[in-house]
Amino acid sequence: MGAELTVEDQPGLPVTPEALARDARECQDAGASIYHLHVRNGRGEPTMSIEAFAAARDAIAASSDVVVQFTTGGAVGDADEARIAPLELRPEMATLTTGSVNFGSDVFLNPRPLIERLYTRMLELDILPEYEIFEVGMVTAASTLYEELGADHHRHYDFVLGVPGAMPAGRDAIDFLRSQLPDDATWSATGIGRAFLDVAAHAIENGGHVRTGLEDVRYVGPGEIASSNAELVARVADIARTRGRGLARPDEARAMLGL
Ligand code: KMH
Ligand code: ZN
Repeated sequence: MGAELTVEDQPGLPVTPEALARDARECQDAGASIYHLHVRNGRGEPTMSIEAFAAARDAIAASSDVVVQFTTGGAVGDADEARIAPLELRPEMATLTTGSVNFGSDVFLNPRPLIERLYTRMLELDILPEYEIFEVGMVTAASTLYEELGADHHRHYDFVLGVPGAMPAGRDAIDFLRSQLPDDATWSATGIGRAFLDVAAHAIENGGHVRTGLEDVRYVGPGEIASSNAELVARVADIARTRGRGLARPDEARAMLGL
């Protein structure tokens, strides 16, 4: 996924702050309201450098109105301190994966003490977490955290489905996950790989939202590499239009999320 991708794998990957700013603008024009952000260094390698996040965030803010959501997952194996540090920039949102999960031949490690540190800092800095759910136990863990840490914010979840070794990208998986959420929650779904359109359609038809992008989707057809994030957003926006669902502008998304 995202941080692990290189420009060799995916020529459309935005790397510099300028490219990220252009990309965010194009995504907003295509219908996106939230921009999930990973950053890379001058060699195109994933980094959790605060300076790189600051440069990207400032460039994106100058070109678009999207809600910028920092990753706290980074790349598999990133040190805890590196994952926590960019929160000091106070993004509007950040991801919070509420458990560990198999991730291809790796393990994406999120032990409870790290989750608590990330969550506590988000609450202190008024950053809205997006609970990033790769497995059903992560929904339960998110509820426990919310209650035990005395949190009081809108609860938004993203189901990331189809990571090799984790929950499959099926309609029944989405249905079960959403049945576990609190009544006032909002949710989105992300299908990894070729399932992305089917996952998007099922989410749209059932009151959910959609996350998509080059982090999650490499091919848009047999042998056809996705050209840009905006291309993927446009495909999802088309599905929303055909199902009679409107596209939230960034200010509408902020209102829904209580930002
Ligand atoms: N790259 C994964 C290890 C996130 O951005 O918060 C973590 C990930 C989740 O993609
Ligand atoms: Zn990510």
